[in-house]
Amino acid sequence: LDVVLQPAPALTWRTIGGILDFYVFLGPDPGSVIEQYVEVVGYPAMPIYWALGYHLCRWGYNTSDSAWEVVKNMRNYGIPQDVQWNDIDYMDQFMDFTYDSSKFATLPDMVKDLHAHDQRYVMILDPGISSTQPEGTYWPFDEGLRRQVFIKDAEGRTLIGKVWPGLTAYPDFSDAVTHEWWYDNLKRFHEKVPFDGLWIDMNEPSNFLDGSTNGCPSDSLENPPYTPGVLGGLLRAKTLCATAQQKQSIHYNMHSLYGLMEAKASASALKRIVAKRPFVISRSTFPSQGMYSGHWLGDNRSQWKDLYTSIAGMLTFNLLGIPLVGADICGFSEEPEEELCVRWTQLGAFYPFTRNHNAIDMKPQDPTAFSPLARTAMKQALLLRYSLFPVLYTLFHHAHVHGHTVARPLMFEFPKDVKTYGIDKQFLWGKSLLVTPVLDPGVDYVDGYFPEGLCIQSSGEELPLQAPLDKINLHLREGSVIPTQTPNLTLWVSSGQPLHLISALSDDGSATGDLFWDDGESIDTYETNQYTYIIFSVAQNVMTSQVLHNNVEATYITVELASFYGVKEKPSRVLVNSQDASFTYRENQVLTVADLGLNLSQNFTISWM
Ligand SMILES: *[C@@H]1O[C@H](CO)[C@@H](O)[C@H](O)[C@H]1NC(C)=O
Ligand SMILES: *[C@@H]1O[C@H](CO)[C@@H](O)[C@H](O)[C@H]1NC(C)=O
Ligand SMILES: *[C@@H]1O[C@H](CO)[C@@H](O)[C@H](O)[C@H]1NC(C)=O
Ligand SMILES: *[C@@H]1O[C@H](CO)[C@@H](O)[C@H](O)[C@H]1NC(C)=O
Ligand SMILES: CC(=O)N[C@H]1CO[C@H](CO)[C@@H](O)[C@@H]1O
Repeated sequence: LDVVLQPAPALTWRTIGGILDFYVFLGPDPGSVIEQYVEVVGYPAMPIYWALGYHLCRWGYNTSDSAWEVVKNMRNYGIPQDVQWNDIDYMDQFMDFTYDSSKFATLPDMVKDLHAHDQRYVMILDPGISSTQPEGTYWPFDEGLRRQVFIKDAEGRTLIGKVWPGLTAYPDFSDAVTHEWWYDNLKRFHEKVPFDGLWIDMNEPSNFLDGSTNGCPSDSLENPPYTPGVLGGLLRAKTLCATAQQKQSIHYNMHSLYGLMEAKASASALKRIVAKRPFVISRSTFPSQGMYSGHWLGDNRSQWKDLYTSIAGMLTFNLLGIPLVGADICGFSEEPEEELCVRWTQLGAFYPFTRNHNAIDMKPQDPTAFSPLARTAMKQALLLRYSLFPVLYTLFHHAHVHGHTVARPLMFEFPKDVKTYGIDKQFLWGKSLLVTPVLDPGVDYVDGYFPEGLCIQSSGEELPLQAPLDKINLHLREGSVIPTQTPNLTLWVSSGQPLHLISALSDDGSATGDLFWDDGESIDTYETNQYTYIIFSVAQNVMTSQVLHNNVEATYITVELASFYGVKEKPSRVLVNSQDASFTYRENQVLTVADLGLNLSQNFTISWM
């Protein structure tokens, strides 16, 4: 399918087949269009809490010990990290469901150590299954043949392509039998390496050959009258033959669904193995993907241009109902200058999915590899993200239940302001947090656009903002309340760090916000009522916290601190649940009430006069 954007406000579709179902989503506003679309394709899954932590990965950890070393250095420097990943290096000759027993001999110990520190482990899997191992030595292929899970060529023989392990067969994820075989493989491997999540790559599906080792038959499916603008100018280029046979149909009809179906198989297998919300990140995606996986934006480069375009990539996938998305922080191929990596870590701290990933033979680019100044700036950015975890988690709840975007273009909140339509250098988290990253080298300021209604004084103008190397500009919209949490090295769901409520009052002194809370990992907590939902509102010098839905999960969390920005006059008294409380007031109109010890599971009020 080609889609061509015309100079006129028009699109042209050119398709070589398939059934066309047309939906028109009438909105009327941009956010409603997305809600209506997501209602059709499926709501994104609620992520397991640590999916929102910092992930560290690279291709080219030569040993498990070298990956482990980075994890330990991160801890020593006090830099947050929830998840360590491995690329194909960990495998024995790049074969799925194996690990290299010499170079990665300590992999199971590393995973044990990660778990002991409330950290998680994710490794890559490619769909291609090595087809050249001696019979009886590689269970995934032998068993796959026995159960007939592999895609067949036009003549009904197992189609053989070539990927990292050499010649490979491709599982047919359109067949339920294959899902069971995939689960069995994962379960067997999990007994050796108790991984927590899966990274599924090369699932377009990729092939180093065109079609197969035997090429493809010459017919109208392989050579349609019109070939869309695909890589290589041929349908079979660097993938499988269009005539290949899958359970549900020929590959011609199934091709674009490969990554979706693999994600579905992977998510459901993980659910059975770990009995928690599955964490899957996929390279190939299709509408409905958000129900099963998140996405990273593919192999970018360590260049300022790619830092900039990552914002559009992230926002696009939020429009598509796949909000768990991010680009490779600091860039995948090439080597970033230190300044670029700092700026990228700052922006990346606001990707819904935040992972630093690097290519083989490139210098290390994890935060510990840089100067103390850069390292500290990266640590600050990540601590800021971790402190905002309750906000981010609540946004994912609204994505899951209502089809809202998590990272959002400004035009979604200010659709009447045409100046917001072209903005691709700033974005919002939800409706209330404006992120204005630095995207250029050698500057210590950044221009940001402030629509009318973003801040009390803003009237729709561009403002220069200070942005020294250790700062990213983050603005809280007037009229909002956000719950934040003291950050630590990992996200604190279970231990329940106390909350700090921050309110930015609008000119009339009002503000609202909310919090969704559950145990962070159980499956379907919203659907089974195992959660707490709280609304915060401020009006006429009174903040009320109303528990609309209460479940045991939040009873151990307290609210310690409340700050109100925009309190115009110094109060003479502050009352917490009608009891006098001590407070501080600063000339810049900030009222702070500390040591609250309020039970989050119970309604409360804070008022001033
Ligand atoms: C990994 O091994 C390659 C050679 O195989 C070497 O060039 C590279 O420096 C090694 N990397 C690390 C991080 O040790
Ligand atoms: C982080 O957690 C550890 C225990 O896991 C605790 O000792 C430490 O005080 C925490 N740090 C902060 C800043 O809360
Ligand atoms: C808390 O507030 C909500 C909403 O106003 C109300 O429905 C609920 O009954 C209150 N709970 C208690 C224990 O007062
Ligand atoms: C908070 O209140 C709930 C009842 O609403 C109670 O079960 C829980 O123990 C309280 N937690 C604390 C820390 O006092
Ligand atoms: C070289 C390359 O593939 N660059 C990609 C980096 O990521 C952006 C999206 O964030 C893509 O648009 C680029 O094509």
